[in-house]
Amino acid sequence: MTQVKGWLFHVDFVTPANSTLGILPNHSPNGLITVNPFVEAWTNAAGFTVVPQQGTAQKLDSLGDKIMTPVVYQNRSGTESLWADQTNILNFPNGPTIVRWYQFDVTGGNFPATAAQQQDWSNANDGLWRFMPSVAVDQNGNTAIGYSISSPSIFPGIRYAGRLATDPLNNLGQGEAVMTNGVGSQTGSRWGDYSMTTIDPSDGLSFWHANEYYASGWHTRIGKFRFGPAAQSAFSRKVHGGAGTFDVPLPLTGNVGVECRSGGATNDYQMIINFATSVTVESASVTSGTGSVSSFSVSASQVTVNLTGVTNVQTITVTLHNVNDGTSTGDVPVSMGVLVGDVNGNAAVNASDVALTKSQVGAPVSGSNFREDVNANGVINSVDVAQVKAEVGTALPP
Ligand SMILES: [Ca+2]
Ligand SMILES: [Ca+2]
Repeated sequence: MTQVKGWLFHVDFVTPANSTLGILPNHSPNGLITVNPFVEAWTNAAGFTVVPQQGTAQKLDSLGDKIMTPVVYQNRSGTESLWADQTNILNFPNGPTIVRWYQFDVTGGNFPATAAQQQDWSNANDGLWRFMPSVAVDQNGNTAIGYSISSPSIFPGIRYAGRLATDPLNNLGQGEAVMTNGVGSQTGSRWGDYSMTTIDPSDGLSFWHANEYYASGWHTRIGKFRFGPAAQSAFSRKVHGGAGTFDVPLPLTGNVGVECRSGGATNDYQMIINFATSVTVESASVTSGTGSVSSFSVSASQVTVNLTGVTNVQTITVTLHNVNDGTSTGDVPVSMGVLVGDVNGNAAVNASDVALTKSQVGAPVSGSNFREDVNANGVINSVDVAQVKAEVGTALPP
């Protein structure tokens, strides 16, 4: 086959009868897009149950007669695109199956004559069977596709591949990575029908891929990955008078780190973000939460961001824009929970925080108790206790 059909779907929620699909009255496609020749991954003899596994004659379903995940819409600087993928087969009917993916530019709702990008992804014809793909595109235009792999000598597993927006067209130039190696094969045929790759709306950069694997029954595996420079660590830094400088770790995944120290008269904080190599940073801004960047600086692999007007009881996200680490460029977000008085860092201020602060009154401020110096003046005393008491009942929003 050499064509992909496109339909325009107009949904009229006010007057449903005015909704349209394709060209009336027969709902024929609005666009016929010419693409590289392909063969869908099914045969008359086997249907789409064509993917071999290690250790069994039972084959898995490619569902290669259909696109299994919705097309992905993206608008980058006015160019609207639809991204799609499907399972096709090489060397019909012998295989292996491969991932065919497309970028169709549809600016203004106009279907193109051909694809802006397309590829049969076989990882340089390594012989593995790739099937059931799902594509996603991050806010920088970088693409990732998650899928299943299998072969007569490999248990079904989960892999992904991708390209940067700046990579040469028509290739997943960043190559393939393993998300989960298979540990068993399945005696039923259906596999990964509900797998999906999607972008985390909280940062526009992180890809999530959910898929299945087999180990004494089928299980779900969820993976998260992203392109571009990634921070290695981040901290919220304050100088505690003459006691020294102390950092609250800000984990880059999972629950946010909680900064429990007050920001002073103008609610100032300082974020330290470390990379593996020297970086350049175009700009820094608060992209979620209340506060603003007063200044930032870069010293080799360390970025310092000074914040002001950071209100209490919130999670604030600072994004470093167009970070370049010498090999790639991208945005790097770092989040911090701000909850003054939460000295034990469990996202709520209560009697436990008061007791903990009281227990350190008079003790020298050190790496193990600096959180109890809530006003960061280098001593722990009744002022800190009073400040924690004043915040009892506050908690970070979930
Ligand atoms: Ca607490
Ligand atoms: Ca103090």
